[in-house]
Amino acid sequence: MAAAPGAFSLREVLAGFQECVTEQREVLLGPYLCGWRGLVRFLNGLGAIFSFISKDAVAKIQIMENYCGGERREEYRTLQAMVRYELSGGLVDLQRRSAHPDSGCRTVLRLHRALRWLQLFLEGLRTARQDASTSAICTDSYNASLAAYHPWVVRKAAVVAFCTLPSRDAFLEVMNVGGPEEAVEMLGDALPHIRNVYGITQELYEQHHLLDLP
Ligand code: 1PW
Repeated sequence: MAAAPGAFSLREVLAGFQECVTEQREVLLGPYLCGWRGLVRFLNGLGAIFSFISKDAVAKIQIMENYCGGERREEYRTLQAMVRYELSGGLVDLQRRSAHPDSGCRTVLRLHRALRWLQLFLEGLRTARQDASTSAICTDSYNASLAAYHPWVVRKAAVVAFCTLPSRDAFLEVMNVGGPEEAVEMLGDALPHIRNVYGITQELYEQHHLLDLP
């Protein structure tokens, strides 16, 4: 089934994560945040209950967009430039949140952890049997990634939201890419790019000891 013209397709969103990596393996923040904006739109399409999940992501995207459009926008063109700029300027709270509670480094770290969840979830969805439970795939991928960073109450609410997810085929349909086979093929094309962005960010944060920012 072809997507209606102008309809929102997950294909374009995932393409944002492809475009954000340069030949020098730098991550461009503009397309990265565009990809995130699209993901949020997609999440909201899954029902009101998911808007609680997307709300925090939206707040984080907004913080980053302010940096990217602000006076020091040159310093926020790439993830690498941002890390260099914020660390050398002492603009990151390393021990506890105080003078710089919303640094770019700690804000991107939250999105980065959530991207791991998305990656595991889409991988699970792609390789699962047709009759597999989407909510089980989503819960498993959440527990294997983001859940470790969330307090009990957030974990509970998240799992309740996952229970409302539609069946695998219906979910693939929501992606608006075509039939289930086409959606699975698209995921196969898109996932290496998400893995790549995730891997580059992880490496950068490891190098600079930023993986546990408060
Ligand atoms: C269907 C698969 C979708 C994956 C999309 C990912 C969206 C991720 C948003 C999860 C947010 C849950 C509620 C918020 C928790 C915040 O406390 C937490 N934020 C995140 C993004 O994990 C930590 O941010 P904080 O409190 O340290 O500013």
